[in-house]
Amino acid sequence: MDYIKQKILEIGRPKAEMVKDLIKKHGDDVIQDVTLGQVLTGMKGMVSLLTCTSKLDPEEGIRFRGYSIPELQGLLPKIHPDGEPLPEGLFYLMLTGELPTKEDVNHISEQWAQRAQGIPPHVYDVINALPKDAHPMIQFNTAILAMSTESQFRKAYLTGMDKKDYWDPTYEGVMDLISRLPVIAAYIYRRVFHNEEYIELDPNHDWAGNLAHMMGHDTVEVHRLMRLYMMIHADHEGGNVSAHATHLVGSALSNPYYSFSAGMNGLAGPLHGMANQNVMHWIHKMIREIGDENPSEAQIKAYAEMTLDKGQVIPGYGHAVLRKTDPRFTVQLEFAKKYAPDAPLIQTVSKIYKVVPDILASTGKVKNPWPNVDAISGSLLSSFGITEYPIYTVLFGVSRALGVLTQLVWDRLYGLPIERPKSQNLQWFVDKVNYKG
Ligand code: CMX
Repeated sequence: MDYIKQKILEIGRPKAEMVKDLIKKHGDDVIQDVTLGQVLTGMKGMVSLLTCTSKLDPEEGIRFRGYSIPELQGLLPKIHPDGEPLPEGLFYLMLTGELPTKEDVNHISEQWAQRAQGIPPHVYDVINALPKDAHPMIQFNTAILAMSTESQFRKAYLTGMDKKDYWDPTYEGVMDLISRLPVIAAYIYRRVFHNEEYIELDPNHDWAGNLAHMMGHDTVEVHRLMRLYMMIHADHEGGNVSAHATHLVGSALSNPYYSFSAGMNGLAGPLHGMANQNVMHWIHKMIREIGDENPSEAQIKAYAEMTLDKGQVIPGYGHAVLRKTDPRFTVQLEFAKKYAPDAPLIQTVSKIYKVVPDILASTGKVKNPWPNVDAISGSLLSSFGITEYPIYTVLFGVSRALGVLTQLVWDRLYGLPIERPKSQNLQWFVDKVNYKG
């Protein structure tokens, strides 16, 4: 057995026993009161999921297995000391709870480069059967489902395996799927935006570097940017739509491809991962309407107010959990200041950052007026030549696989059962709180 599998088995088995024992001894303990408001406003703050890969603090932002993004920039293995950590290292950390060595990271890089070669030809036929102008997320998710013909979990399940071992073929499927996503993403990118001129995977590159390479953006800066992008989007606790959907569908023992595909359907929503392309749409429309590539703060303020007057959201701002500027925004701004300080789009993003929080706060209803990860990610990619913004949510999806699929392995290690919350009709809520109108 691969040593990483052996490791998570050794860590996972006692944890699975602990979960069983906790349920047996404390299953009836009350851990939190639930309000009607929580149920009717998206279950915010309601503890209802067991997630081990990352935790989101409203003030501080994301921590992966206890480590913040700036901490991991110092701790995870890199190719160059002044570059960005390899996402392979973050995957290892989320999977095992331990910081990886350079050898661990190389081991995963090699495995992914090898497994990436195994995409069956019918997957490309399925993508090619779609119109080129089908949104890249449609093509991406269709390809994910088409790849599920390779599901090792399905095959193993049909052999009648022991429940305790479900995690093993899940892990194999997860490794296959993660390894292949950059190839699929780059294929769609080249198909839609670069005349179907495809670029082969280079097994000497790391996972994120290979994505940049296959997309045709083979510079040191874009390789570094892609590693950063893949790291910061990887996970955001268990309750966000893509993570929760992956977990929910996985709880039915659907294979990793079905489960992840469910998460990607959620990521494609404008309030979640599609926000990164909508930010670009919003900025470009503003620039067009104002007629100036460098809009002033006053012009941006007027445009933002007009957006709100029309009953629309300002994409890239606000968050269901965060109550401060997203550290994923900050780390991208720092990257931009280091590598592209004069990029006009970054300057516009900075001006938006100066004026929009006050406007949102003045509405009195927006709980978090600060920028989230999507407020800058597209402008950053664009400033380094990846200007075709419909691909951005696909890139987000490639990264998100790292966290949600690691958690799927843990769901199976823990032996978590099928998810089945209780629902009630409106009259039940009315009666429950004795509502009189
Ligand atoms: N612009 C305008 N209005 C906003 C807003 C924004 N950026 N963010 C929140 N609001 C509004 C909500 O629409 C809601 O209005 P109503 O009461 O009229 O329905 C009100 O403020 C309260 O919302 P909230 O409790 O502050 O926010 P939610 O938890 O309901 O929603 C989110 C969170 C992210 C969906 C919301 O802030 C939003 O729509 N932002 C813009 C889209 C975006 O950037 N999404 C990406 C999030 C990160 C990611 O998942 O990638």
